[in-house]
Amino acid sequence: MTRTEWSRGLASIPRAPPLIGMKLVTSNKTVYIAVSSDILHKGHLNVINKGAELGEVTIGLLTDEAVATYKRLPILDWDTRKAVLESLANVTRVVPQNSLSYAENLRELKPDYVVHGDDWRSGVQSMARDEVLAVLSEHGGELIEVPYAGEVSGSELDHTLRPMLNTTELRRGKLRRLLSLKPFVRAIEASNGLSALIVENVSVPDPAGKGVREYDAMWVSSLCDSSFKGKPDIELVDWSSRMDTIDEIMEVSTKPIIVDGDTGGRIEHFKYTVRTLERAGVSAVIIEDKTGLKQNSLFGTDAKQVLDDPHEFAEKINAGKQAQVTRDFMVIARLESLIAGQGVDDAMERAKIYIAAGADGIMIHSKEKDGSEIREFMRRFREYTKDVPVILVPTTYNHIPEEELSEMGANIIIHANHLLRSAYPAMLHTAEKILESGRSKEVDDEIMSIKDVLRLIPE
Ligand code: SPV
Ligand code: MG
Repeated sequence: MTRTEWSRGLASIPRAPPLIGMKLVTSNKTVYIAVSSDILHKGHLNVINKGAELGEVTIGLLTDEAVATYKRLPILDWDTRKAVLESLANVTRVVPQNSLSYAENLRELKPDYVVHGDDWRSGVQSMARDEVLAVLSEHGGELIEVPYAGEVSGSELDHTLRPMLNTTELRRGKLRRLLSLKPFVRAIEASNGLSALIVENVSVPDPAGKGVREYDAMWVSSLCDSSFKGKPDIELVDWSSRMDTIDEIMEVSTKPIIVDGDTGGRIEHFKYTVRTLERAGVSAVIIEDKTGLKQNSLFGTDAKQVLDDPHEFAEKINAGKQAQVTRDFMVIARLESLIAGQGVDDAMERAKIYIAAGADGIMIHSKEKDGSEIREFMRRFREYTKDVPVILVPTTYNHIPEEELSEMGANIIIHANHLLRSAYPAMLHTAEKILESGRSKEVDDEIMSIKDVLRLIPE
């Protein structure tokens, strides 16, 4: 939908009765209407106006936490959404609805009617509908369904408006907001504009039947950023180039960005890097406590992994924290003790020092396959503190499901390199097959059509 089409939709919204400062109550019946959306459109107003014809309207406004369980965070927070709804003449009160399920509020309020658009009879909301019917029957309430307005779709509006409202401030603050609202934040590598578009838009039906499952955030990996540029992961790709990648990603997406800051370089330089990333709208930088020529952690002790002096590294973390301007930006300390073979005791000791220096979170990295080190660290760390977010990168111990990592106390789970690793073999295979065949016809069935490529990115 274009902006013009959208504003035309607004112009056709039926006007509310001319009552100022007074609510229109036509009977002593009570009506319950659940709303989650940020943006009120004709469909909502039709439902609310129908509700007002039947009785006194209570809106059950889904809390930010409730929305976060089944779709993207609302653009506006609960208090703002509440204020907008309360100002409607046909709305008597707005109460929180704490989950996708209406049951708790319906049992408490026992409304005579629930009003909803008839578009929820199929699809992800049909289970909620079945439950509403069952709970209403407990006290003899009735479900009234209003024909769906059709021409306006909340998800299309969201799709159109979200990029326009994606200011640097809003984007930067999204990671902290997600951390406070979701059991865990799911991130995946994005290394260029195209992969960022995939991470931004891909979704699958939630296996538990609650809306859709999406990625929450993007990881700008040093390994993948370097590899896509044909360079080794040794802090060779400089910050101007890394910023270009970040900018490319930002331009086509709205999700919060976590940047892999390698070692952070010299303390004097790291302060500037923090400011640059923060100004660009990045939400967090993670730096690792290694020194000397950086080697990728997944080499483990096959490469020379030199750990930094913990107090020197703490100073770097602290310098980054002092340099940031906003409250939202996060500086996260990455522990390389397990990668360097120094064990959980060393990791715990360092974690405490980095937290005291101001680290907003701890990333613990491990390349052990069975995940036992990670389990032990998480158990000990969560005994020490419940408050500091922990980031896990389950590349080698990827048999452990996200839910289980979350139960162990992980707050952010990063799938750090999987788009690069799927793209490279696919490209190599195609290149080899064309060489072998002496023409490209043989790969036609394995690759995207030109027609699809042309449609992939709308103008
Ligand atoms: C990266 O993705 O660049 C990381 C994670 O730093 S790892 O490659 O596992 O060290
Ligand atoms: Mg890295």
